[in-house]
Amino acid sequence: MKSFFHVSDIGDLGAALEEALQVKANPFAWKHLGQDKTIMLVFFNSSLRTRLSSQKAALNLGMNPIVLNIGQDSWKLETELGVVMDGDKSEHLREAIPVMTSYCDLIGIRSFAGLKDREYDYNETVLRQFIEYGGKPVISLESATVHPCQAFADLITIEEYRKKKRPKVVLTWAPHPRALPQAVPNSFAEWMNAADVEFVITHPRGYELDPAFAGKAPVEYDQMKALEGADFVYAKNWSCPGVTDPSRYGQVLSQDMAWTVDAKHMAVTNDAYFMHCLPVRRNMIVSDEVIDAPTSLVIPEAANRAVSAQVVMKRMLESL
Ligand code: AN0
Ligand code: CP
Repeated sequence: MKSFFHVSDIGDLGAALEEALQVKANPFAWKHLGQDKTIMLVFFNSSLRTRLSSQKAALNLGMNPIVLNIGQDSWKLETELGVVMDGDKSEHLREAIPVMTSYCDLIGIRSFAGLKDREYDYNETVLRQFIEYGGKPVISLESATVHPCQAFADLITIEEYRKKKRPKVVLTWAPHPRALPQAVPNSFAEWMNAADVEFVITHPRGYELDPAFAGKAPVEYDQMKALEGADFVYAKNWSCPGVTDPSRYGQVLSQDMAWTVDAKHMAVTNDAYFMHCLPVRRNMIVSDEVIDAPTSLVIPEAANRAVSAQVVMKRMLESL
């Protein structure tokens, strides 16, 4: 595997899930693979799970992780090409990338959407520079439009907890006080469309996800109707993807607290499990009652981030 952004990069999902369960059962069995190998984990944005699970996955494979927080540990980096660098950015990505990749074998990047310029974000302008100037396999640790390590961990969790062959999985938008990226719902939709599940998306009008990710998944604007009979409820806030109205890209269109997932929503499901990628704002996205219930999978889901990351790194090391 040369890069990890899309579900297509992992190939057959059944084989990937089988490998994930093997890695989870025996995490140290491939320790020889990473010997004398280094992964650079570069963070332009905050993280708890991604930074820790990626380091854990690398250590399980016998690989050395180096973590760099851009702008805190490093110089502030300019990411736009062709600008006069007379501001507070001391170094350009054009130099920083090949320098960083000269010290490692694999590189993971967290670089959120700026939510100002749709074309800049949806072209994955920052990630693309890492591919172009880095020359090493790149993992998206949530870039402008995708969060594949999260979606893979979500799929592993659904595989572990499903009570029927083809469960109903509902992605529901939920309110949040700030504008958030679309990377998590984009990847979740992309992966659920590829998986053997009945997938339904629900959100207020105007929040339609980019068709490149949502595909042909049915959109039900009535949240309660969408949740009926669900086996898994996956909550997430996202800002306006700008599909129907590009001028509203990145904006908060609704803060309707009726969308907060609470006991009344869960009551119409098929005793559904609750999922969220975390970090989550309690009593905005989900009520205390629902996230604290035994049917909440948020912790096993986060634990599976180390598993998905390890499968991805393992495959990359195997193809170096
Ligand atoms: C980020 C997001 O919504 O993309 C990271 C989620 C994994 N969340 C926040 O910034 C709160
Ligand atoms: N779910 C997730 O990616 O969490 P962090 O932002 O804490 O890494």
